[in-house]
Amino acid sequence: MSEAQRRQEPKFAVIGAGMSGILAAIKLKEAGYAFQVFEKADEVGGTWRENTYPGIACDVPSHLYSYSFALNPDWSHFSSPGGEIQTYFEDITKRYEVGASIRFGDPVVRCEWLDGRWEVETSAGYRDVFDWVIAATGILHHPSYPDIGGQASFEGALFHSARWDHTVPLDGQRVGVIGTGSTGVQITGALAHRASHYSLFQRTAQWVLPIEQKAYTQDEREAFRTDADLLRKIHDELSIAFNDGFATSVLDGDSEMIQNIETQCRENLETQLPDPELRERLRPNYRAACKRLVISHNFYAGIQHPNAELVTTDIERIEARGVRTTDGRLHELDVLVLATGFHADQFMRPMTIKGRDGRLLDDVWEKRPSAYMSVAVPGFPNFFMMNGPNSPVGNFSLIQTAEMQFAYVMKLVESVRRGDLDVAIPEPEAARRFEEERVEAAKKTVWATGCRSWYLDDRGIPFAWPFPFSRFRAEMAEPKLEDYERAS
Ligand code: N01
Repeated sequence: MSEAQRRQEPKFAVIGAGMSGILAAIKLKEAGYAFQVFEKADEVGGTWRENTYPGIACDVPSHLYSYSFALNPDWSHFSSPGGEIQTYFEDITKRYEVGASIRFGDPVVRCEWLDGRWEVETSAGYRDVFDWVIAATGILHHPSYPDIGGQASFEGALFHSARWDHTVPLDGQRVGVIGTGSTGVQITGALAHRASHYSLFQRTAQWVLPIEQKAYTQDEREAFRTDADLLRKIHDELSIAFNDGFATSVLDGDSEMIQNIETQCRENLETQLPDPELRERLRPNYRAACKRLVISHNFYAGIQHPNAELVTTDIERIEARGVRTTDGRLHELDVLVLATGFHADQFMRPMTIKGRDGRLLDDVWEKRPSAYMSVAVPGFPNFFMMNGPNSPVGNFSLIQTAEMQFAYVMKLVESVRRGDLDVAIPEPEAARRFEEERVEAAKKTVWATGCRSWYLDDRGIPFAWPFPFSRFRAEMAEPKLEDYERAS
């Protein structure tokens, strides 16, 4: 094929078959482009395939956490369980017939820009060349194991929350969980009453926003099934409420809505925890929503179960029979779960990504990952990320974000096809300007008001998109071609 023909009929590699990768596959198929999806695991689903811990649910309302083109009338709850979300992605993959384009069980190990195209290689040695690469590898997929000694000596079952071992019995067992992020909180609500003794090891207390876990009735679901306008209306209303509300409020640590959220969290704490000693140990000493806000209908009930214990003394080490805290006490356990989060700065890595002039992404990101407009990196032509660095991971629905980012890439594909650009590659100066402005805005967000969280980079600056939803939508709707290298 000639270069001119290739420009008109480009071929795409999509890395990852989670929420963003499935979306890319569906849209590329609809547009009639040739593409190949690469998936390291044997199933689609990404985070919903990997996280199967008891109590897992999405706290973004289900009718918003759905593709805009495939709304689902059958969500069981306002915030539906993880298994249901996984089934949704599996069903969508079948319904849009993109499964046959996914190469399963073979992770990509190298992407290299050679002679104006990307050579993609997998761990099994499969190689092919593509004109564009879309990295849809997700952000929270490298488990973070705590730096606590003695893990190998534990004689019970020990695993990370994202690697749940379902062969291990839980009922009537002595279960310990380290970590009180969204994961540890959901596990506590679901598991505390099942264990003979449940120990939650808390390093930092969390603000907990209460939510009513509404179950949709058969009649409501039937109404959603038969009335497409009603289903669209609930999606759009949630979108407006979320994007004009919470997503805007976090941009200013002193905003009225953040103060309202803090008031609701405080009332939840004061009213749901009658024991003053437990209440004080669960009271955070930082601003609500500084860490990723925990939303829960059952955490306080779980931690107040007679079998449950909140441990706030620091952990000294893990031993054969349990966890030893610095007061000398041994907390004896049969099962120990590490709900200790993820390395949020890895993205596609450890994959080798070599761009123009042999430039390695690992070198470009040596200090920290960063991306122009959250999607592209100077030096890496026709290489785009979905939910990559500087994406709105803490404020907008990730599905809406992915849809807008994908539409942005398609606009650039059109620019290359028209000949406005040779390849889509952001100017370093434009990326620098964007990053400078982003950092200044990030410092004003609630995430920067003084807490430890996975939203912060190595300098303590929030790495997420710090501008309003309206700006993200506008930027993604029309790429600024002046920020890209022009055709020669
Ligand atoms: O992880 P985290 P997560 N000793 O990093 C503690 C999404 N999510 O898996 O706060 C003792 O938030 C750590 O303590 P501290 C959501 O975006 C969404 O819970 O650093 N403790 C913290 O308590 C979320 O934000 C849903 O002091 C240690 C915990 O481990 C993201 O995933 C549901 C420790 C880690 O919390 C990650 O959540 C679940 C140590 N050495 C998750 N090291 C939805 O509903 C760490 N900790 C959408």
